Amino acid sequence: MSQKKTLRLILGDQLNSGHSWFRQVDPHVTYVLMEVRSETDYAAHHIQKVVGFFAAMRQFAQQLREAGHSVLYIKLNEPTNLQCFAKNMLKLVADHSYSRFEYLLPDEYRVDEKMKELCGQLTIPTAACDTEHFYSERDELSKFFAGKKTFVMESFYRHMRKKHGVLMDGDKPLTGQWNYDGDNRKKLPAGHIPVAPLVFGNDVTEIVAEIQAAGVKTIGTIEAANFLWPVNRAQSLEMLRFFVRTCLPLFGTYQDAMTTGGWSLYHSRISFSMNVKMISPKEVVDAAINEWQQRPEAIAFNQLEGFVRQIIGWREYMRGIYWHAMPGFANSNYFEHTAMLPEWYWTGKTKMNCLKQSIGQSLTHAYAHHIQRLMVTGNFALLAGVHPDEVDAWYLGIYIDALDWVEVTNTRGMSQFADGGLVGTKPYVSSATYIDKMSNYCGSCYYNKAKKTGDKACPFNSLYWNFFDRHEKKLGSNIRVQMVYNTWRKMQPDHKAELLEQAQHYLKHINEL
Ligand code: FAD
Ligand code: DLZ
Ligand code: SF4
Repeated sequence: MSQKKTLRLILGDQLNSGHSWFRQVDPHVTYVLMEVRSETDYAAHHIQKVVGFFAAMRQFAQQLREAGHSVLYIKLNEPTNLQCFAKNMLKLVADHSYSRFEYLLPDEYRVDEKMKELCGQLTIPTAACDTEHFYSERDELSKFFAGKKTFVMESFYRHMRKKHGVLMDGDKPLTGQWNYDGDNRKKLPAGHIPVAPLVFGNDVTEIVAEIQAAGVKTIGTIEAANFLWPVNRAQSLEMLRFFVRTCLPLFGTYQDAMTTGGWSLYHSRISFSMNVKMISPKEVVDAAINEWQQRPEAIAFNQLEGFVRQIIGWREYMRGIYWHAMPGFANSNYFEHTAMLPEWYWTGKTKMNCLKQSIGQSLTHAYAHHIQRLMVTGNFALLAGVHPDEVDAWYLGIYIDALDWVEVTNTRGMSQFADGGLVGTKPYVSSATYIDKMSNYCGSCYYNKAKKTGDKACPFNSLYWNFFDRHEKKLGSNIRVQMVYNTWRKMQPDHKAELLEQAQHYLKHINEL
């Protein structure tokens, strides 16, 4: 009688070495990882993103092999590679007479659907397993907010803190206060030199050459002999250690600050490692809490709470929103915006310094921090009336950590208000005032932050008013923006007309800004 054989698929963002699958070596189980064009080509990815995934997948496969597991690894340019998960799986099952197929639940709706379809095509028994990564279940947020009209992140965050006993004293928040946002978010003082980021010197020349030989269309640049991102669990843990030791003491304080003097400031840059599951959110949260317990004199509670909120609050909340609102969410366009993304989003060649800096570092490092994504690139795209599909395509490609479940929820939900207010209660837009308050970008800009109209007037200023004027029907009764409309309505008609004219001029010449 032939021995039963199981084939288990591991996707590029499922590199969880702590998964129960790997607890025992089972000679009847074969694991498979594959580099496929369906994944490299669904967006124009940053070269560092494709390299990051491939390097991490290859190292993970190697580690599994070293632990005694049987692993198949299909490289991008292998002649037998059929370049999509389903086709490769069908071929493997047929060629090697596997009697069972198992996969880990994908984080992306698109791939989840593909897996269900594949299981329908296979004639052998199939099973889907949890990735054992997140704090919450896919449908936990849906259940938590059942019957509610608004999905407030803070409520979900408190639920997560209570459920998982994180920073709690019984059923009360440790220290008596849930949220310390009020103490955070300061501009960097003049002369402050931020900590130099920890970067790795991974040699990925071979992978880059293979991607290029395959003709994969990518964006951005890479130093192939010195790839800076962590590509295995050990490096991810080193990154985490660096963060809790060096950056956490100032994380909250400068969380929203932006500067020409540093590209990651006191941020953790742990999103890639977490999103591909080389480390778990629980490990990250525990490491931060542990460090605070060891060095309470160095790490104030507001810094710790602000960081923990990002992980068990925002990250889990966004995942829950995704599974609650997909697939419709990915097509939402509340404002019915239609404009194209300005060409300089792909080159960084603009005279607007805030955009030049934020896009420039994204092209060089495949990274920008949250406020650069939200209040510079996202803000401008929303003010310019760019179609959310265009915005999505950019964000999905450019960042090393970009995966649909967390990209689309942040882009359509948080940044573009394309969902009409499920994630945010008001659109995140601003004039130059906010950007100047939080950065040193305006000081060396071609445009004048204080000017609203005329030569060299900062485009954010007129586009801001144009946005609110254009969407008065949809936003006019939103209580969160009443102050804005009160100011707008009180403005002299001549001044309003000038502002709108200036905005139209900029929108017409958007590629030249
Ligand atoms: P830190 O500032 O150090 O925060 C720690 C961790 O908290 C992050 O690693 C991340 O896992 C989590 N986190 C913080 N904010 C969020 C959030 N809003 N949603 C989910 N998790 C959060 N994050 C992604 O991981 N992938 C994306 O594709 C992505 N696209 C974004 C697009 C837009 C328009 C915006 C506004 C935000 C996006 N974010 C995305 C969220 C956030 O900007 C990044 O998680 C963060 O910048 C990653 O850098 P970091 O690890 O240094 O984060
Ligand atoms: C992002 C990405 C890229 C560029 N390439 C691959 C790949 O070749 N093989 C793979 O398994 N995963 C890749 N990924 C990550 C996937 O897009 C991600 O694993 C799934 O979409 C998860 O739903
Ligand atoms: Fe950006 Fe305007 Fe400031 Fe220039 S002046 S950096 S365009 S906000």
